[in-house]
Amino acid sequence: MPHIASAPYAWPFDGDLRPANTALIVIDMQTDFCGVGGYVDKMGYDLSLTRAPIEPIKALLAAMRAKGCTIIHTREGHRPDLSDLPANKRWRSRQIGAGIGDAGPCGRILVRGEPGWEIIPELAPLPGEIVIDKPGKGSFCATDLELILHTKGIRNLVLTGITTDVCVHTTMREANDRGFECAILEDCTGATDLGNHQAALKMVLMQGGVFGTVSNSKAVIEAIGAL
Ligand code: C5J
Repeated sequence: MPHIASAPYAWPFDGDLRPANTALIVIDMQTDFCGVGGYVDKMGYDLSLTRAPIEPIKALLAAMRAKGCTIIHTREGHRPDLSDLPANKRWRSRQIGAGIGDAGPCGRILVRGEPGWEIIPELAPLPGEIVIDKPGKGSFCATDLELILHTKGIRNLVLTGITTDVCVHTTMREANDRGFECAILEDCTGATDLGNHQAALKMVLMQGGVFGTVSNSKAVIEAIGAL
């Protein structure tokens, strides 16, 4: 039974690891979260932290695409008329000088169709890959992700992207509560604060793997390659 080396247990729990039941989810690798002039840059955070997962995700994408795993990308963003942007989310972003919906160096911040909202070219989806547009932090809220996963018979989720403590963690919690078997990859995620990245990973380890497990791209590439 194939397993991936991970903590606190070898993943998935029952060894049922097949390309047909396993998806790679790449969360919010958009210019707004890791590019110069985007939302995270405008807030003044260190872009090297959110850019760190780019190369590991690239390698993982190649390996999981080659095996025929389902690849899913997500994008956080709002309608151009901002009808799906809660007033408190906009207010908070303006407090820190990066108002969602306002003009910035990469177009209107976190607005669908703007340059900053696009997935970075290094990790661009291939034709036919699923792209989920989400207005919030979790990938299951106000999207058809759960329906797609059930329709395709997917049970195992490999979680990557940015940011570890916000959109990746929210998605992992949502998925875990829905019965999906999740692994988050430490080198394929990044946060705006290194301590928060580390804390978010540590949280997963509690209670025997309260949300799933923590692994890395090398372990997944090795195990998937052997399938
Ligand atoms: C945030 C995200 N941090 N993709 N979004 O606002 O984590």
